[in-house]
Amino acid sequence: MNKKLLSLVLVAALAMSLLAGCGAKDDGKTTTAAPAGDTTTAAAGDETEAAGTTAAPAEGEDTTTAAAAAGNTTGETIKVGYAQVGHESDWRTANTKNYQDVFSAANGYALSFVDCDNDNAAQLEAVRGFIQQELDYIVIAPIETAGWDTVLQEAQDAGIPVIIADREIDAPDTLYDAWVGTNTKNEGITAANWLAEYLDGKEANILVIEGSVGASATLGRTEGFNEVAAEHSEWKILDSQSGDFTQAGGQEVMESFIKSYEGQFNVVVCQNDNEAYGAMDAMKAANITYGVDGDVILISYDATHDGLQYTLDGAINCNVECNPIQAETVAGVIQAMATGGSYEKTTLVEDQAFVAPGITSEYATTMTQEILDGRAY
Ligand code: GYE
Repeated sequence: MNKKLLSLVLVAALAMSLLAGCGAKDDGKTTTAAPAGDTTTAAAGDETEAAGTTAAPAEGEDTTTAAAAAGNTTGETIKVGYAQVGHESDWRTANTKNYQDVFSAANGYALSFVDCDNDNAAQLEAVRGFIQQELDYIVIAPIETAGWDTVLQEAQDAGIPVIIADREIDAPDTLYDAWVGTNTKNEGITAANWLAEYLDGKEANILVIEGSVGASATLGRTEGFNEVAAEHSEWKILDSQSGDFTQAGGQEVMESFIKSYEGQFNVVVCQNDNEAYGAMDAMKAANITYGVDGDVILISYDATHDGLQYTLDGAINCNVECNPIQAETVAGVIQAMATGGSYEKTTLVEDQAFVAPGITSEYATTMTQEILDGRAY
């Protein structure tokens, strides 16, 4: 059988098995199969609006996004390079593990994994290394939004498809083939909507510990939160500083906030769980109480396992999820590319939010032990 025919047969078999598995009707609409864990992928039309990512409709007859078909069905090992941000947070550790599990030798992949240690230059070098090694696909979790045009052009010239994952970039979408990630602006909006609901018109004096400077996750969460904050004249953002998405960074920024604003704030927003752990240590040391029974409302993002444990314990009031389980979706896109199938240019991995026991919200789910036990990461 020639290669093209083999691809067609594989795509047809895949489409049939997905249809049989999901009981979906072939109504010409895109179906996105949910990967393992509690990840859900957004249907067509629900694409992110953030800069640098524009959704393109899937071409061709078969519009199945094969997230469920993460395993390589081509019969040949697929070489994938992943230029990972670093190891700054529990979220990142979960994301790395997810890629290593999905892009395993047993699943038919050879994964070249580079931890770029939050260093832009190292990340560009990693991508150039993948191009030199002539890998089949390049996946990039971009540290910063800026500075991508040249290296993406180099990958394109070398004929290597690029998938941008997790975060977003400021580059024309003709320079990469697909994007898979979360809508961090929506996460910011959710956090602020929850706060407005919880405070019900009461004053808020807010301190924000931002993520890494120039990262789309920081920009999105800040923009979304600020958009809602602007509608509340009773809210004041006292200060907003980067804690670099790390526990040490969160602690350091919180210590300096306490020096400058002690007694003046009643809300602390940490743009990830690790920063929240650091902020809690700093508040504890200064005898400042936080959480459901405390003086300070604590909001966090990521909803990793430990973050949700703190939420269940009432130490974090609201934790907005950012789902790190994205490798199945990326592998589905790669499979579609490898077998000549169609795929979404933009796939959104959906998130939800959680609140501490005793809080009910239209924006978030109240934490329980069962929810925590059921989490895959
Ligand atoms: O929230 C943070 C991580 O890019 C969404 O990066 C991701 C963020 C995540 O270090 O913990």
